[in-house]
Amino acid sequence: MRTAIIGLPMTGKTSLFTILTGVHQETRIGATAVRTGVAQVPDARLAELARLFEPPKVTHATVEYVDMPSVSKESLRDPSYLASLRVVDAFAHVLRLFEDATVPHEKGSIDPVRDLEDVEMELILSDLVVIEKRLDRLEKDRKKIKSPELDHEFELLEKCRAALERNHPLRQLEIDAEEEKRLRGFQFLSQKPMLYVLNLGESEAGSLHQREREYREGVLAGRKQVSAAAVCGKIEAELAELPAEEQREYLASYGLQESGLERLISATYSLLGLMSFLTAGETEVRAWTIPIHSTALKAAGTIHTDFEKKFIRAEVVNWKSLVDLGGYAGAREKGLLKLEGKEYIVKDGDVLVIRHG
Ligand SMILES: Nc1nc2c(ncn2[C@@H]2O[C@H](COP(=O)(O)OP(=O)(O)O)[C@@H](O)[C@H]2O)c(=O)[nH]1
Ligand SMILES: [Mg+2]
Repeated sequence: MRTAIIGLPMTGKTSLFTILTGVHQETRIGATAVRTGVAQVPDARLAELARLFEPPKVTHATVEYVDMPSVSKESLRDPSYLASLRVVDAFAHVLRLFEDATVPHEKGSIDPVRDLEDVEMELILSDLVVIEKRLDRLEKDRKKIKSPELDHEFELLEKCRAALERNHPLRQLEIDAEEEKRLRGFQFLSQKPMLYVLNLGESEAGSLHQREREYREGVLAGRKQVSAAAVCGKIEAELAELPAEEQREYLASYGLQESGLERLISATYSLLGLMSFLTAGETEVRAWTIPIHSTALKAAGTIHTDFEKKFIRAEVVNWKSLVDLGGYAGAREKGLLKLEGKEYIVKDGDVLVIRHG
């Protein structure tokens, strides 16, 4: 699962990417130079499980970020830029709220809602171009061949076009699973889930939560598949330079309890529809990523394809119960270690032991 960090120039995209992933190196997707890196999904449960099992290895779930060159009319006409945007699963749009006279803003002033709408408009226009081309093609084909397949596609794309022409991104559209499947191949930009990263100035560090709420209840209200996470890029950058033991104190000096990066990563994770289940033992404590509503069978397959093929049962216990009862034996005694079959829907925070043949 990959999230592209997008936005206008000088909004703090690259700075945020670097502290999220620690990656400085460029790679290429087609002809476009981008940087890709992974960030660990913060998970306090792992540390508690590790205290119980004392394994040599603790492994976090990860999400992947791509730092993209800025969005503009020109960049969106570049086929390799477009191609690298199309393949990601979600966008994190960095909105500049921080004021800094030494860092110019392309549009001459700080207006994050304007920037949000401008970038959205570019995504919408880019999708419209694709749809109009395809509709032209379909129109010609439908004159030659009678096919319900072509008719369905035509109707669906007409519906998409109508939405885009009303300035609605495709992620806003009501579509069923079959239509969703039909659209998937187009990899429309305005259909991708969107995380708005509110990049605040240091003076606003105390109001991160309040800002997030303002956006959720204001400009983002009623929009589907969007989320907001506020961070203070400058503080995060300075924080990343400090030894771990000084970080808390530094955060506290701004009235903060935690790094905003953790909330940013968690927000990305849930926007992508992901959750973690855990495995815990003397060799490793680990978080594994699965889509929300996955079965035990699918979870087993995430660990190892053989576990899926030769699945017998899963032993399941909530991580907190496992910690409180001091291990599997204690949990089993209290009846909290349950035997589940293939179809069991895994819950966030379940610790699984897969029994396989
Ligand atoms: N004051 C302030 N400056 C920032 C912040 N984030 C980035 N900058 C500065 O803005 C400039 C552009 O940052 P960069 O991350 O490269 O932005 P990008 O063009 O969006 O990738 C650099 O000079 C950064 O030092 C921030 O949160 N606060
Ligand atoms: Mg950059």
